[in-house]
Amino acid sequence: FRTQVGVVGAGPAGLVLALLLQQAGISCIVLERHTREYVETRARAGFLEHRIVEFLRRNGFAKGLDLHGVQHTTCEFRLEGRQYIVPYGEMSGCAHTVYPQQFVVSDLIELFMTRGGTILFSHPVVKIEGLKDDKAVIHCQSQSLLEHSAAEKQVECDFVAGCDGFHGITRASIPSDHFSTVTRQYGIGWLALLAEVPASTERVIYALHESGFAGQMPRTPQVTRYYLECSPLDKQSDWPEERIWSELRKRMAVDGQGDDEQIPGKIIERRVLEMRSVVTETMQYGKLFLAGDAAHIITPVGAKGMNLAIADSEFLAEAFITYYREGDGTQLSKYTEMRLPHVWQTIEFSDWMLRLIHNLDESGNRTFSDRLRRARLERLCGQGDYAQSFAVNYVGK
Ligand code: RFL
Repeated sequence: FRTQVGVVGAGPAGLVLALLLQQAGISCIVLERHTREYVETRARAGFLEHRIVEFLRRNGFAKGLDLHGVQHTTCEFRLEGRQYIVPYGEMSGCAHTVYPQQFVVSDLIELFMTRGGTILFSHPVVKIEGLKDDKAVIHCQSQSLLEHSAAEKQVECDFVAGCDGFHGITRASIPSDHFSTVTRQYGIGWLALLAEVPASTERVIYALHESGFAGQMPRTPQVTRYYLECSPLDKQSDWPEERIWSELRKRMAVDGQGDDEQIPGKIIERRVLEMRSVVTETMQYGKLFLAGDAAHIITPVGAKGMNLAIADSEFLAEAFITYYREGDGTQLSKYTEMRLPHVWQTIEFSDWMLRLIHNLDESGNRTFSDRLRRARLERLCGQGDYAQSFAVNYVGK
């Protein structure tokens, strides 16, 4: 195969980039490790920022989310039985759209392929060469062939877009002395759950409790995502269903009564996530450009990961288009410099919000950090500039 841009990974970052390149008449091939069915059913994020929805609409990628997405304009914090409702939509004039990530992925795949795009599913990339040469070569294997022999395919390209997530291969192709990684591990875990049960309210709930944070995020009318703060070392087996529902009821209680609206249902996914953010402080090396989780991961607090991945691809596509149309590589050469400040702004917001919903005790004084977050919550509900700033950042205006 020979193409202009080889895109590694068919997640939100890779697919948005591929569609934008295709629309601009730039050839690209997407290589994906997993099957189409797998990527189209992998449930993760669900909250799309206002500006990302606008961007998807402008490009004609929003048909599914406009039909089936649900607008959210308020969120609720709970503390000791009290409910604090923040009307961030009213304050910002914008809304979130809730539309599960697997549906976004599925819509983008459908659109790209209907328009004649090539995605090689079940083709894990195993090696990338020539990143500093005239042409780069991506080596991948066909999964079905893998079972019998190590038959390999090669894709020659002008550029490689590394959109292969945090555990992908592209970032690992950059020599270690060419980048640094900046990490924060918060020492907190979240038990991330998906349950076949309608949410008890239509809005997101962030419950602050002495036993730890609990969250409820509606996904579809039948499926809800829940989070329970836990130790990052906990195993799924530490959390039998009974314990899950009893902790959710306790932590999300209103007026000490338990969240009576909270009805137990079938848990369809259960995994422990470690709260951490990691930024690779170069997003490019020679002919390789990283986008999305391949370059940075952010804690799920604030629901920013998928949005940041799409925003990277929007910028990267523009840079490729300028290069191919005008022969001007300035934007490409400034990719890291232009994107990293946005990445850090987003991580700063997520870090702020994490300290609001958890009692993050870094000084050894839990009472002090608890009082701080209460003060923060009071201010947030004051609807002044502080609340306004939250609204704009949260909704992604
Ligand atoms: P993805 O989605 O991980 O896609 C990368 C793709 O690359 C493929 N791949 C390879 N392909 C070929 N060869 C190889 N060697 C390969 N190695 C990997 C993978 O199979 C995959 O298909 O990365 P991308 O596109 O950068 O998108 C990032 C988002 O997926 C991620 O940031 C979000 O899911 C994070 N996130 C959330 N983000 C939000 O904006 N809002 C949310 O509400 C939200 N909730 C979440 C989340 C992430 C979660 N988990 C599981 C970490 C909730 C959870 C539970």
